[in-house]
Amino acid sequence: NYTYVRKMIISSVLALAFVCLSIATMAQYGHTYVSLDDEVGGFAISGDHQTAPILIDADDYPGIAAVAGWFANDIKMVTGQSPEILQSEMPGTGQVVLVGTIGKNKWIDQLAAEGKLDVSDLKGQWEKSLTQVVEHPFSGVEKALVLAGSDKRGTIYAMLNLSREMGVSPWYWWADVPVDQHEAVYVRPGRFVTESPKVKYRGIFLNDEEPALGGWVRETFGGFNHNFYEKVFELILRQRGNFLWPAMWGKAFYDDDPENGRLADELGIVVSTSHHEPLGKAHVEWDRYGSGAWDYSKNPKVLTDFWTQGMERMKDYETVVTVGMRGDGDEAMSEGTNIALLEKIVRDQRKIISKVTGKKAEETPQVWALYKEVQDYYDKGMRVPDDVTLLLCDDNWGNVRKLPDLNAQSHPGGFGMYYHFDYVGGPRNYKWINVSQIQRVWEQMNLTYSHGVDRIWVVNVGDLKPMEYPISFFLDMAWEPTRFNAQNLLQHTEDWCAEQFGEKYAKEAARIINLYTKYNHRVTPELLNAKTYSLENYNEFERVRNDYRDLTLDALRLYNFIPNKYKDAFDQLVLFPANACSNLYEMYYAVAKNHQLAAENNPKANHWADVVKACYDRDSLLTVHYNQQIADGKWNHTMDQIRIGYTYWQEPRQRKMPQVKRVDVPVVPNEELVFKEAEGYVSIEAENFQLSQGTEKIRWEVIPGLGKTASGVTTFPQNEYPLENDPVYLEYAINFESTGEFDVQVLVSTTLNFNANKGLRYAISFDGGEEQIININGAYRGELGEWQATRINQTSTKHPIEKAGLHRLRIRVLEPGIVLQKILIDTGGLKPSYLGAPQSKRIKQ
Ligand code: REL
Repeated sequence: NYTYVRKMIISSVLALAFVCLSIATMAQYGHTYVSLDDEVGGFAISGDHQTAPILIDADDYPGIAAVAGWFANDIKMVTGQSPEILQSEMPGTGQVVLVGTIGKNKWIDQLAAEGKLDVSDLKGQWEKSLTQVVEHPFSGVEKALVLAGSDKRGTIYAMLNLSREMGVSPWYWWADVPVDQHEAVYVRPGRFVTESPKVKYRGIFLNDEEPALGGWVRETFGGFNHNFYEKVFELILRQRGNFLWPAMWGKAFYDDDPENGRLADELGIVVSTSHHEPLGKAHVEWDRYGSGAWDYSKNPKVLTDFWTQGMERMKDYETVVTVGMRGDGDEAMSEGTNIALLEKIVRDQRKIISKVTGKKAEETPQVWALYKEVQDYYDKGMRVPDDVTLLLCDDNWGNVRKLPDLNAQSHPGGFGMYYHFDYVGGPRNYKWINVSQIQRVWEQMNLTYSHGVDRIWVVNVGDLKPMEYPISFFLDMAWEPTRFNAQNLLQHTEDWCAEQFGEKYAKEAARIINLYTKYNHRVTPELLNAKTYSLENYNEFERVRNDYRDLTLDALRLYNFIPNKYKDAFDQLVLFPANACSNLYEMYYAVAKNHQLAAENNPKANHWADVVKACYDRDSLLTVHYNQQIADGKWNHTMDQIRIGYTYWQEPRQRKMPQVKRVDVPVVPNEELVFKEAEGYVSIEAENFQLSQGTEKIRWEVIPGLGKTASGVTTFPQNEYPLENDPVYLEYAINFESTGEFDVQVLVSTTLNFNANKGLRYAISFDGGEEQIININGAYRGELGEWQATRINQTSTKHPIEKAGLHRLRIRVLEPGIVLQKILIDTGGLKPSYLGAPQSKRIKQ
């Protein structure tokens, strides 16, 4: 019938949509051409306990050999076997992984010439790569897996894409993401092309790198040398980035270690320098070697020599040369800066570029950053030659300041964007933890890309860690911005988490990342204080504190479930940021409560003062945990950044606990306190008696924590039986507002009638009047009743109270073993609840 058919069609369409969706999802990080099954025509990277050798051409770019080393190691991590790397001769038999750049690898070129491999769509392209299995490529060789690049980075990406598809996360070293092992790994038959990226230069700026990154680098590598930078280059390449502004807080990339620049170039990293460091000269080099004023109108000769050295040093490297001039350091030039002079500076810098390279200036890529005040010069008419890339900027807070006019003539040098995940400056630094939500990054960078900004995307990532996720997002987006839309962003987070922690935990991990970045984006931890959220209105502060606490609880739960191998990575990428930021919410909320209650002279302020101190201490313990316990202390110093104690934009020298106030609590003896009827009831925790009376042999004692609410009170020794009229009692002072016959419920522990079913009795009375005797368990009530399972025995008696005012309730026990927990007196308004109404207020008599 029609409905049935329609249902069938709908479910098939849904099933198909699901299949397509899963393929699309898997394709995000590849997984399109790697298989764990041996398919017909596929290529065994590893199988039958052997791996195919990797063959590169010794005449290819040297960086190919270096990255082939990483690639071989990746294969070892996945399969447990190390492939041999061959450089000069094609093996005569078997299978081979042939890696190389078109025009640089003779065997790939031969395959192309013989029509066995089509590379026509790669020729002359930027960073494009091809992965293809070729049967019988050369005489005697059974099969080749060709990893070919249109250029050096195309080849590098071909290898690293495959590593990633085999399960080596770009963060395997930088965030201790484990690599799953498989004995056999295959590449499927077919021709797999990775298209060129949409943005030409995609990279990061290591900045504001003290104390965290700096401390860690010095301890781990002995300085910002090529051993450290090799790790940075590797990370960038594994995420298909290609561009770097190196660290410059007291550091000089080229000067600190001459190997830095050489290695970057070898590996295909395009090094540029930040917005106020023209011609490759780090800012501190001026301090180290400069003389005279940083002023071109006064000191042109020295500055020209300084910049010429910079250009000489990097003339053979692939680079994007920073041009222009700002004040000394990250400062504006003096008031009334002369635009004509600035234009002359750029002209003269280009003369240096041309002279040193021996080529026309326009043949060397250059960038002019319209950062801060420089944008004003541009707006006032300052221009640089057409071939220079104009690097537009955000406002340091992730909001783009300027985009190209869509109707203006195109600018041949193109446009770039300098964006921030970390900032040192007003109104307050944010440099501790990840505060960037990808939704806003996407929205702003999509706006940027839609205005034609596609030459350079560079983002300030501070210390690099802990900005792992936004870095991945930024570089993925730079590769293919149009892949993203408002509806699929969370999918990126989930795929990223699947790559780090496996599919099973990805959804929940992604939800936590998504929420903690949303919370941190509302206000940075450095700006958060006791006044940020409203304590009075909408219960706002308590709600946000609770939300963050709930999120942390979820993160901790997942941390417990997740297999041990993921724990270090999960802690760094998910748990720690949530936990540490949530702790600050707890702390500032407690500060707010403390101030509010102290203003009312309420002694509860002291409790919140204790909470503040506990959170403050916990913050430092969390630092110790990250630095010394995660991954056995591999990341020591990474959490050294101070985040508590800011008083203005710059960070404080030392952390400082927020001020709290303590209220003197006058010690009022229990005997002077009375319970006050309110809202139709009186509720008393049994431990708050005004008077306890025993005998020579029998005493009352509170058992702290026993029972459902505060504690339990009972007599000791437990084998001492009072005589029938012994004055063994507790007394409670109560101030009634109303009169009438009141129901008094005594809540006792579920002690059974262990005394041959006779039961246990108490006598209850008001103001020394007549006692009513209650046997709490005399009748046989079955072996197990609900009252035992719900852990309370509730007895009740009625008492006429004829006059408002002070009365004394006495409960006298006639047997040992009665454990009093709570007393509830219904004066007309007591409502049902599982734990009984919270204790009523006590006032001085
Ligand atoms: O965020 C920025 O771009 C600036 O704060 C820095 O680039 C600046 O150069 C700073 O590190 C100090 O020199």
